Parts: sequence; C-alpha cells; structure tokens
Amino acid sequence: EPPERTLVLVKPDGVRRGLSGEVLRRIEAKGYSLVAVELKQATTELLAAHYAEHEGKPFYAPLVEFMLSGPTLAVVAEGQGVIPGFRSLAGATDPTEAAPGTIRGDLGRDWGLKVQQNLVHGSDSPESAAREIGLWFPHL
Ligand code: DAT
Ligand code: MG
Repeated sequence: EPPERTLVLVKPDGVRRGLSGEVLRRIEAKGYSLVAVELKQATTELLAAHYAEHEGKPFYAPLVEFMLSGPTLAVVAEGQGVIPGFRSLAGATDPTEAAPGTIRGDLGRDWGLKVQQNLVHGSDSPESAAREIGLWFPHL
C-alpha cells in the first residue's frame, strides 16, 4: 500500500502573516514528509471545485472571497495516518475554540464571525485527499 497523502493549504491569512514556515515546521516535526509545496494564487474555478461540498451555505461566498484575497501555500504531505493526523495538528475549525498546541489554537486570532480565516486546510478523508491533490497538483 502506498503511504497516505493529504492536501494541506496555508490559507491567505497564514501566508500574509508569515506563518507558512511555521506550518511546514509542524508538519515535518511530527514526522510527515513534504511531497510538494507550491505558492499559488487560487482562482474562482479552483475554489468552486475545492469547496463544492459547501456551495449554497451562508459562509460560502465570504469563504471564496477570502481565499481569493492573496496567495495560498499548497502542500502535499505524506505519512502514516497523515489525513487525521494533520487535522489534529490543525485543531478545531473555529480558531477561538481550537485547543492550545494546535496550529489554529496557538496561532489563530479572535476573528469574531470570520471563522474562514483559520490559517489552514487539511483534507478530511482519503477520497477528499485524492480529489483535492488532483485539483491543486494536477501533475502529481
Ligand atoms: P474544516 O476546514 O475544519 O474542514 P469545513 O470543511 O467544515 O471545516 O469548512 C471549510 C471552511 O469553511 C473552514 O475552514 C472555514 C469555513 N467555515 C466553516 N464553517 C464556517 C462557519 N460556520 N462560518 C464561517 N466560515 C466557516
Ligand atoms: Mg473541510
């Protein structure tokens, strides 16, 4: 069986705040390997595909607008259990609720209603990981 892979994004707020290296450091410190890393400006088309499951939700339009606000660091990380493992490194979706020790818990701010500015994305299942890696890294 090939090693498990996940798609991690350092969202535009994380890139703007200079936290890309800190996120990569935590991924590597945990023992995962970096397979691909690329700074990319997302497009509406890419985000529509990436966030298809959220289309129609009240936070969808502000989420896409935020994700278009600057470059995103796209990362493929590999290792045993990396899909749930990175999600536990990331912490709860809302940075105000994320536990200390997690990326969102340590580095997130009190964003009020702006839950979308939660620094990172991590795939939530093997199916999402395969789909999302194909969207962000079509050559992989
Ligand atoms: P996660 O990123 O933890 O997988 P998700 O897939 O449910 O969370 O949602 C995708 C992104 O959408 C999330 O990172 C931030 C934003 N989001 C989710 N729920 C939200 C809400 N209630 N209000 C504003 N943004 C939200
Ligand atoms: Mg999700």
